[in-house]
Amino acid sequence: MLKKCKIVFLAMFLFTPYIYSITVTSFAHTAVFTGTNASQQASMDALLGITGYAIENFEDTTLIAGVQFGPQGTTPSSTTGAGGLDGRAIWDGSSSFLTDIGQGEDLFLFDNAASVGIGIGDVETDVRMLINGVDFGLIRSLPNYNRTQDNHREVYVRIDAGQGETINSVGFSQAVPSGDGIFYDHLAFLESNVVPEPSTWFMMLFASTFFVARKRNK
Ligand SMILES: [Ca+2]
Ligand SMILES: [Ca+2]
Ligand SMILES: [Ca+2]
Repeated sequence: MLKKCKIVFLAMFLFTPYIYSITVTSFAHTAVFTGTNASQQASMDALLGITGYAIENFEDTTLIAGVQFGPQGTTPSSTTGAGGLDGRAIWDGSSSFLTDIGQGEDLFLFDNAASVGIGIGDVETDVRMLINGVDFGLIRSLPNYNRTQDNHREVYVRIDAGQGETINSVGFSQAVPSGDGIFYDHLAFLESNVVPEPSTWFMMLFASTFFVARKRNK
């Protein structure tokens, strides 16, 4: 019995860092967005929990360091690529990033992010969100998804990696490609400094040496 307990205990240590524990939190635009001036934006960031994050505001076609755009079939790029800037459905400044999702997956790539946020608008079809390639369901089924009018802000999504995890891609796609203009803005990310966490490795090392020592003492 004791031996069984030890095995279970060791298994918990070894496998805990690999349990998939990404969390998704979504916010209605009506609850967080009041305007684009500095104080309104600071209030919005605080409500979204993204204060201090790096922000790509899509006011130009160049992406800030740490994020790339790589739709299916094309090379990841530091520009918005085939998509265009648009003056509607903005979450900051005066422009958003508009793509036709019928052309393929909209894939945002990160260099080991701990957390990512993105404002999304005008989702009129079944668009799914994929995080690190894993399907997290339909945008329109997210809690607080709120469509108030055409070509407008709808939902802000914040994605948080669990302990020892990182976010390397956030994609949006249709199972059956059809035309739908999707707006993105206020893309936020926080880079991770834990790949994997030193404490995780320490625990694993400690656990394994502990059990080796116990075995030898028998
Ligand atoms: Ca913008
Ligand atoms: Ca930019
Ligand atoms: Ca649309």
